[in-house]
Amino acid sequence: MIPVQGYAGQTVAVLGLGRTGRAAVAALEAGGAHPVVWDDSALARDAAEDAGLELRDLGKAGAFDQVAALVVSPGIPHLYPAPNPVIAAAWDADVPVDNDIGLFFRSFATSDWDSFHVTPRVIAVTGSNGKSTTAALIHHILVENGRPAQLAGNIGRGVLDIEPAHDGEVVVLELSSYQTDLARSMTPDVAVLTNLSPDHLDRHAGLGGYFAAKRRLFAEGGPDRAVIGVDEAEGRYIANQLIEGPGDDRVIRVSSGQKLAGEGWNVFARKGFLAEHRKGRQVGSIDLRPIAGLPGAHNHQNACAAYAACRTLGLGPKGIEVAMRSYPGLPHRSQVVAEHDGVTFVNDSKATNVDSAAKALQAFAKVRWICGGLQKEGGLDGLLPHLGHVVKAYVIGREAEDFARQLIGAKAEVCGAMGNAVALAAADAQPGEVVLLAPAAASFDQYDSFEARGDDFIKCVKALLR
Ligand code: UMA
Ligand code: ADP
Repeated sequence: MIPVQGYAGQTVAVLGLGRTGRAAVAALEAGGAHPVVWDDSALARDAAEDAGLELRDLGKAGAFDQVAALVVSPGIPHLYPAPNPVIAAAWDADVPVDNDIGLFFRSFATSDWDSFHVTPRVIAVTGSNGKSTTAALIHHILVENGRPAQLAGNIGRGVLDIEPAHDGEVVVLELSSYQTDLARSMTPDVAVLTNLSPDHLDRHAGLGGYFAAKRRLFAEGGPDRAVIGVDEAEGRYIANQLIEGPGDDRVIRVSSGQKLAGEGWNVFARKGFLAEHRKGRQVGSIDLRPIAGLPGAHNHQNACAAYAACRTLGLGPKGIEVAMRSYPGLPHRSQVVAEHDGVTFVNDSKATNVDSAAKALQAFAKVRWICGGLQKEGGLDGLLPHLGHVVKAYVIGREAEDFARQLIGAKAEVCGAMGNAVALAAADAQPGEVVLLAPAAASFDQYDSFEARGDDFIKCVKALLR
């Protein structure tokens, strides 16, 4: 773990005792701080007490007396739709509120680094979709090329849980908008924005707040290099704000679909081919089409972003290409789970928002589409232009009827449970078609997580094909 610097001998309050909170407590203790903890769930508090942690009801008057900082987990609303009362109390007591990301950046560099030959680096990846894939791909490419690397953050491992860096090591962090919004310090060497589309709008009071949270990663005095997806106006805006003029190679622009021109540093994919251009000349290219772990134009966007981030560390195009070929993919993202009688079954349970589901639909020619769940703010209208490849939708979830009604132009059947949807879709599917789970919704109406939903899909498919 990364011992937290700057709080030795001081009391630090920790709110939330999931992966983030537990790693933060251990890291604070390792740095000589005295953590006091709280969680709104009685179950989590009991577990904390059993683990020997010191509970303090942070909602009580005077709870923040002599407290140096409050460290908050990302799942706890800090501003919208309403601040958690403990966070509001910390503001009132003038106690700085931070998160594990802020603590990480102030603690990562140590005096041991004076003897290192190559200074450790941090690559931070944010964006609406493709963060996990891009971060995992960067990590895979680095490791395959013999660079020591660790992977943490929103991908599932608290950032303070990683080991202190070795000589030349690269830490790859996936950062969500919840995390970038609250961190008091963020100084990655390389920052990546994959793309931007509406998500988590309730937590940011709309798209503007959501974009502002992501943008903090690229704030003034920020990364040495910025890899920016420019397929949306927001990406083009950040790229433009960072550059000093034409040819400034602090920014690498990335696109899936557009040929990027100009004197700068550009990486783009078109029709399955990745090209790197610098100062107006092509300096690298990769045929992405045979790479099984990265299907579809959306994954080609991730491939471009990962390629660009690795190029900033001096890796060559060939080494990157060879490593991409062995990228295994992540579960629940474009994951082929079975092939039977010419029908392919794909688990994209992580397609929890409209844009990711739309991208999944575009990746396959004829789709039996299993969709539905807990709808996110913003509605489903963004899906309507992308229903051309849908042969039929099989709608799951508690709000299945309402969901199906909104899929104007598509044949849709209300199925409710996953088992029904898989059985009907499989019975209807013709050779060459894909049965795709890409819900365009959160899972919490029926499952604990998108992983549980994806696992259920796999279980239903396997049971049917047995
Ligand atoms: N809690 C409260 N009060 C609240 C809400 C929660 O006390 O109002 C407590 C819960 O009782 C629980 C703890 O907080 O004990 C959970 O905190 P958390 O939800 O932040 O969960 P962690 O286990 O710390 O996981 C978090 C990220 N979760 C969220 O952002 C919701 C994980 O991302 C991340 O992998 C992990 O930190 C390590 O960095 C998950 C996620 O869903 C995968 N991310 C969202 C996404 O990808 O869309 C952003
Ligand atoms: P994140 O960590 O940002 O949620 P993931 O890599 O886990 O991203 O992918 C989440 C969902 O988005 C999956 O359904 C995946 O197929 C889809 N996806 C992956 N990359 C992209 C992209 N570049 N653009 C749009 N959707 C994507």
